[in-house]
Amino acid sequence: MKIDAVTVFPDYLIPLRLSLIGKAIEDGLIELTIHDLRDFAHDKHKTVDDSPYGGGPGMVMKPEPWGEVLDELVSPESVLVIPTPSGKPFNQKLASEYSTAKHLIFACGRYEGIDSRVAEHFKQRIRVDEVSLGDYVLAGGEVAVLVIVEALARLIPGVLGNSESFQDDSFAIGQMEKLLEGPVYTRPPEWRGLSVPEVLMSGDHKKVAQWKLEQAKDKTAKIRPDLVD
Ligand code: JBK
Repeated sequence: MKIDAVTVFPDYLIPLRLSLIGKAIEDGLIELTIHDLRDFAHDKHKTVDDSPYGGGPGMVMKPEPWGEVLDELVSPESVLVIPTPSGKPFNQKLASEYSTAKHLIFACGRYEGIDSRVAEHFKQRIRVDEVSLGDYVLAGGEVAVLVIVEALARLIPGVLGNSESFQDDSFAIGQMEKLLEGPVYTRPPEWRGLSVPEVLMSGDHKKVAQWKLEQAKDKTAKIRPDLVD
């Protein structure tokens, strides 16, 4: 998979080269290129923002640098992802969809966002997803890109080892789709007076699976009643 990310803070995206995603890049499963939007601003001060039409606080990102960089990057199979608080909710299903894409382009907005004609224009040429991580305000899209790329990367075949399978995760597509994963334990069997549930040490795999599902359902009902039908 090819991933391009465009930002005015390239250093913000350096963590993508660490850990799991760094390894996937080394292994050739992901090819990542980070682009500095200012390289596509041609005035003396490399201006990428301007005051909003209609007034109001803050600044809006100018469309021309975005148009220029995206013209270089897009092909018919690209998906353009624009993190924004006004987008559709990002979730595991979308992560799963992105994990099978050939080419993802991430556009990181700063300030009050990107001139809306950028998304409007590229929607005429390719799939454009405006996505939100949640109902809160960030300083820009960079952190959202770290989150989205991490979520999709671990779903690419070969990125996770066998011992880190994602089938049991909270929200994993399948049995766990609308469930939170229940409690987990490791050695020692007793710690500060607290014991590991007996069933987990029984060796009865069917019983263990049943118990885990029951725990997941209980936890979900308690913490996320909105997920329960
Ligand atoms: C927010 O994805 N988001 O949720 C997001 C992206 C960019 C700016 C933001 O304030 N919330």
